[in-house]
Amino acid sequence: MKLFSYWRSLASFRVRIALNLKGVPCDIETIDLLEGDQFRDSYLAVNPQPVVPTLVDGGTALFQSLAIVEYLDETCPEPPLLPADPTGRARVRGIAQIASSDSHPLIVPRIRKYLTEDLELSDEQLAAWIRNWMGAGLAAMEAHLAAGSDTGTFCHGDRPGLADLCLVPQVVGSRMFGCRMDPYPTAMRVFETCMALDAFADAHPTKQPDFPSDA
Ligand SMILES: N[C@@H](CCC(=O)N[C@@H](CS)C(=O)NCC(=O)O)C(=O)O
Repeated sequence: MKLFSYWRSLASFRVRIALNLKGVPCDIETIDLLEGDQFRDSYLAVNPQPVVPTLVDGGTALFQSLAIVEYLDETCPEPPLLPADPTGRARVRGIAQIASSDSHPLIVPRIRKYLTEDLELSDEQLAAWIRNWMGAGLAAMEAHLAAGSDTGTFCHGDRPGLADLCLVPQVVGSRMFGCRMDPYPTAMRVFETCMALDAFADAHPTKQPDFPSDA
């Protein structure tokens, strides 16, 4: 398998964690989003949407991080990333999608570029935008985790899964952009538990081969 990834891409981070949890070996090819590699014809031939991640398995190019993670879960079922019961699966997917659908899409590079170049937001306004939407995602995740009787050591029970592999990049990204983390004690407890596992720690942006030494 080959993963097209970028060190600070939170969506790529989700897939890296899933690959590690499954123990699936995978080559990484860097798509440098700041250099515009996502717009090169050679990459667009693999994924016509200029974003990472893309996972190539044999002759198939899989796109969208949560679709990729569910593909991995179906093709390598152990350990499962989703609960066995439909209610549990809906809860886990719901927590995951707060990050992947409601929060992270508002802060990706193309949105930041539009805000600064087209709408001419200042750096301070951009930072406020990012903190607002990352914080809103974290607040919603915290509310579900703090109130949910199914919350355990991890987001759902005592095994890491789909919700955790979305929570961890959400926390790491929020910290990168200077969000306060003290309003989210349950999320942070689960985050620390996840980061004690190699599968999560090894997927961290700073552990990636393309992490720049001067970052
Ligand atoms: N919903 C997509 C998000 C894909 C996405 O926006 N990825 C970002 C990096 S995290 C990207 O490649 N952005 C390029 C850009 O915005 O120009 C997924 O979960 O895979």
